[in-house]
Amino acid sequence: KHGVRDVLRQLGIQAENAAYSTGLHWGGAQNAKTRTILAPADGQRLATVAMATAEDYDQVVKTAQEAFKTWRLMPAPKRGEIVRQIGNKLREYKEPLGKLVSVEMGKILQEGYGEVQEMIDICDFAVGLSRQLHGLTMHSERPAHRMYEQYHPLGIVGIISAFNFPVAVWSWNAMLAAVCGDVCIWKPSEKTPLTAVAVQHIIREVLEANELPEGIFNLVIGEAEIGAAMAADGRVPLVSATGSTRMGRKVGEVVGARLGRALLELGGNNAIILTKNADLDMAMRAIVFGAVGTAGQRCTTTRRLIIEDSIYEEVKNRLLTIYPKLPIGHPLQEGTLVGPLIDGDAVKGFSDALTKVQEEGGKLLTGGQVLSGAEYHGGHYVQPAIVEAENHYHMVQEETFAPILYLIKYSGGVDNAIELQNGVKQGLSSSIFTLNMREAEAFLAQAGSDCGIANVNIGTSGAEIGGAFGGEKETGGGRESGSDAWKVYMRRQTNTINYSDQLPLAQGIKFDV
Ligand code: UN1
Repeated sequence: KHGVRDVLRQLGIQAENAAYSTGLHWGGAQNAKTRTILAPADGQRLATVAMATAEDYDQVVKTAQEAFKTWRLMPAPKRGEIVRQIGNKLREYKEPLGKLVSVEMGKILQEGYGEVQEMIDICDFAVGLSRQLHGLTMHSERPAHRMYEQYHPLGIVGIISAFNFPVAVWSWNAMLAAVCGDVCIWKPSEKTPLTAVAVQHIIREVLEANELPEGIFNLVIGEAEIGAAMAADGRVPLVSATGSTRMGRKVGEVVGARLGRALLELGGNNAIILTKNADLDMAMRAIVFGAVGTAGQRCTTTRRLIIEDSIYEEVKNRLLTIYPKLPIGHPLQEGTLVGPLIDGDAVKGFSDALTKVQEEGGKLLTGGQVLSGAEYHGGHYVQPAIVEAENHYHMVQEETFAPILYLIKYSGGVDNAIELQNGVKQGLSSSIFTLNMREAEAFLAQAGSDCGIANVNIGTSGAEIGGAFGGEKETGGGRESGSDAWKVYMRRQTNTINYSDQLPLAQGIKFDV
């Protein structure tokens, strides 16, 4: 009833038999393992996709290696021109692609569109970047010598993406990699391969129109073993992985063992600090979007609220009036703010976390039910939960990828709140709501938030693409998207040129033969 078939048709999706794509061609073994993709909203069968084999993967790597030889020779601004065209195609397909994101992943339509907008934005950013892949020049200590540095294409970039941002996070990596002269191999989450298939179809139009070779943008659909193969593969100099800390640790260890580069963007356990100087109307909007937006399935989701004791009851009461009224339902339905979780396992994770945190002493204040009934039939809906808890609880220390918000009380100054905020293993996003500049600046200073993202009077989620995105500690340390995140996609070279007729040695060393 929500026109899913039309969306797939509009995007030219023939997902069956599509285990891999080299941009221009699709392939896969006849008798390959398959996986059926069901819509998280209603269990509707969307498509069945074939899973790539180890041979398929190897074939794709070889094609990518060939493509790299020509792609790296194209001037960067010309590569930017290709990315510009991809951005324009995404503008053309924003409506159906955004809808497919919503259907396959379960986020509400507004967020589905937002995700495609994020792709368009990074394309624009990458186009500009294609003329700004700057290195520095230095003054040599030796006469008539010139020193500078330059950045060269790196090679194949392996991209492992997660179900929750099935296409945007790929684009952060792929569009930067593309202007940097790299080719990429994308292993999407096995839960959301259809949006990836759709994107490959869109990209193909640009590759064909420009008569580019196959192998620049590759897709390999498969289970975890494809990611593992990429991590171990010396032909892949950079592996960029987004997902759980458990997955990222494995990838990081394997890539590290071969001294390759890993860009890791892993779990978050993001907190908002509310001091008594907060504008609570603003804070409420940020909290609710951060905690229940995308049904709590963003790596930047607000999981903890650290509240000054004097305003604790007021904040709690305001949330307790909002939460029971949250419009939960089909993500394509207008007015819905909370869609389903991705699958049954996620629902189980949500319920188990609530059971365990209560065993530890947490107090469930609202929500927590798994929703059944006609309007939820076939879907994975839950009632977002609020739990009064303490920061050291085992479950509070973990990232549960579901809408659970822990309320934590603090007293005695902002430093105590910051200590709680930093008192977890993850370090992705953080925020403070205060109109007091001393508190705000303390939060941003060197003894303040230890996260990769620290915001004032803005929530933890919904970052713009212009900044570097990523976090510290178990979040993995990688930075994607804006600022100078592009540098990890290139190899850096320092060059010293002697235009004198002497050969002076650095450090004044005398070495006459
Ligand atoms: C993620 O959840 O992996 O900042 C990415 C945000 C989005 C990206 C989230 N722009 O919430």
